[in-house]
Amino acid sequence: MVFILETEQPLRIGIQKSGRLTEKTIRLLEDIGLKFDDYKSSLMVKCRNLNIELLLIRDDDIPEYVQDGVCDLGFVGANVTAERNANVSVIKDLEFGYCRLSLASPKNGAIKTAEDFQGKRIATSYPNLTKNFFSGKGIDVRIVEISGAVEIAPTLNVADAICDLVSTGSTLKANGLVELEPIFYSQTQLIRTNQPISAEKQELIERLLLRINGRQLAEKSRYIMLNAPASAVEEIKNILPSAKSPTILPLADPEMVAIHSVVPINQFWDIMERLKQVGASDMVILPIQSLIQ
Ligand code: PRT
Ligand code: ZN
Repeated sequence: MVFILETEQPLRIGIQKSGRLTEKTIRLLEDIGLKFDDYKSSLMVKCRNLNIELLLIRDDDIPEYVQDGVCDLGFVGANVTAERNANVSVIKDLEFGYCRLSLASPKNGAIKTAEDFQGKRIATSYPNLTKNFFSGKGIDVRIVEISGAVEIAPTLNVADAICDLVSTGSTLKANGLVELEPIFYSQTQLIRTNQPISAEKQELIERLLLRINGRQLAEKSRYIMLNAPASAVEEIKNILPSAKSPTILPLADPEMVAIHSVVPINQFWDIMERLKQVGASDMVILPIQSLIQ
């Protein structure tokens, strides 16, 4: 049982109540050790083991809440923060919720490049980012602001083209549109208020960041265990990434050793093949929960 002294205001974190970011944000918070009860039925959830409370709100409200200090931290897409031009600090790219804000136009229409948008009507839920993009190029467009189902606007003749978020591109395709040019790349970010906060809250933010870094590093790494002839240890040490000194353990057979190490996922198969070539056997590969350096 953990008791929290309530002398200090809790660190308040704004997260999306229900949408594309919710599940991954909740999983991240649970993975870094926050314990809280059912978040689906409340707007505010207190953590049981840290002096933190979660505010469950629409993603559009998160940048302003963090800007105004209503929340100390927020998990939100870079697209939303940029569109709202919020005065906040981005403290971590969270490596999920990847998408891009792109220009798209009807498949067989006349609009093929950004320059073809001159004088055209463009439907979007991102009027500021869209306006800034075109004014930066000296192109005049008429923005038609729509809050959802932007892709249908050309079919309804409400607009000539659109500017909307794309991830796989299948929604554009289903609506007879082609992607022309990305104007903004986005992912989920951890944002922090620029309002003054207490030393206790700052310390808690640093602890959370350390845990998030550990989890991100773990996701990009694998733990490997293998057996090898003792005579191959030097060669194996050269194959394993140089930053880490592997653990080498004796086995019952004095001519063999067990080697444990952490390898980056992007070099993983290459390393495995090379280890096999120099005599490694019985390789076991494990995911890592967290990796603190
Ligand atoms: O209710 P609330 O206001 O909180 O949610 P919302 O409906 O405004 O947002 P939501 O849950 O749809 O998206 C939240 C965030 O997810 C966005 O702000 C982005 O940062 C991120 N994200 C990542 C996306 C997408 N990918 C995405 N593909 N947001 C929306 N889409 C939509 C897009 O608008 C289009 O309709 O998905 C469609 C395109 O997807 P593809 O895969 O067909 O290209
Ligand atoms: Zn929204």
